[in-house]
Order: sequence, then C-alpha cells, then structure tokens
Amino acid sequence: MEQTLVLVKPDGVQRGLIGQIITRLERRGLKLIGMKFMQVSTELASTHYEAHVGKPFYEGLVTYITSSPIVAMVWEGKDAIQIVRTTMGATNAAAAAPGTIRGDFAVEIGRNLVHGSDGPESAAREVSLFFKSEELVNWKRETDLWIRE
Ligand code: D4T
Repeated sequence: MEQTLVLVKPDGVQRGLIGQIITRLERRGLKLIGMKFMQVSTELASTHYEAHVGKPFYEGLVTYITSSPIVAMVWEGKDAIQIVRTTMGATNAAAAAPGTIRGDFAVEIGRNLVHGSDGPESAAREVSLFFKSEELVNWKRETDLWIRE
C-alpha cells in the first residue's frame, strides 16, 4: 500500500492549524499510520531538502522548517501521494485552489503550511528519514469497506 510523508510545518503549528490539516486528510479517507511532534534539526532539514541545495530559496527553507516544532505523519492508502498533494493544493499558496489546505489557509510559497512527498521514491526516502519502521503502525480500519469498493 502506498505511503507518504506529510509535515505540518512550523507555521501550521504556530497558527493552531494542526487539527484542521489532520481532519482534512482523515475525512478524505486516508489512513494515519505514524505521527510525531518534533523539532527538526538543521542536519535533518539539510537531508530532507538536499535536492534544493544551491537554489536561491534553500537557506530560507532550512531556516523555516527548523524555526519551530512540526508534526510529522505517515498516511497510507492507494494513491496516497497524489491524494495528499491534491488535498494540499499548489506549492505556491497564492495559486492554490480554494478548498485545498493551502488555498484556504495560506497566501505564499514560503509559508505554505504543509509538505507532502512528491513521488514514490521521495516518499520512501522521506518516510525512512523521519520514522523508524517500528514507529509505523499496521492496523485495520473498520470503515475501509465504506471508503473503497
Ligand atoms: P513541499 O516540499 O513543501 O511539499 O513542496 P513541493 O514538493 O510542493 O515543492 P518543491 O519541492 O518544489 O519545493 C520545496 C519547498 O521549497 C519552497 N519553495 C519552493 C520556495 O520557498 N520558493 C520557491 O521558489 C520554490 C520553488 C516551497 C516548498
């Protein structure tokens, strides 16, 4: 089953939006299998964002993600990566559609509230960066029958 890493970034925590963000993913029908409240170290931030080293926004990105605690989560389900990304809305919150997390709660790219893995390879890499395998819970959700045919 597909898994994806979701982060409620420091602005989401500071603005009291953790619950709203989790609610949107829960009610969409994805299954939560791991969650922690944590402070991201500069080392973890540099590894997580290594694809962006050298870009003009890189330093700001690392400062932002390490500036205050975050909530890290793993969500599971068929097409979970795509479903999370459509629920989050466009990376540049100014262009995000209303009804999405960013389109409803954010206005710019540098304070876009959430992160979601962008493909199967980055999801596998990011999940293992933030979670040990024993921190992920394998559980049966009784409502799955009413969410998937
Ligand atoms: P994240 O990783 O936050 O879910 O974003 P995306 O996967 O949607 O987008 P990304 O990898 O292209 O960018 C990572 C991160 O960098 C910030 N960013 C990006 C920025 O501040 N300025 C920019 O010009 C770009 C391209 C936002 C997300």
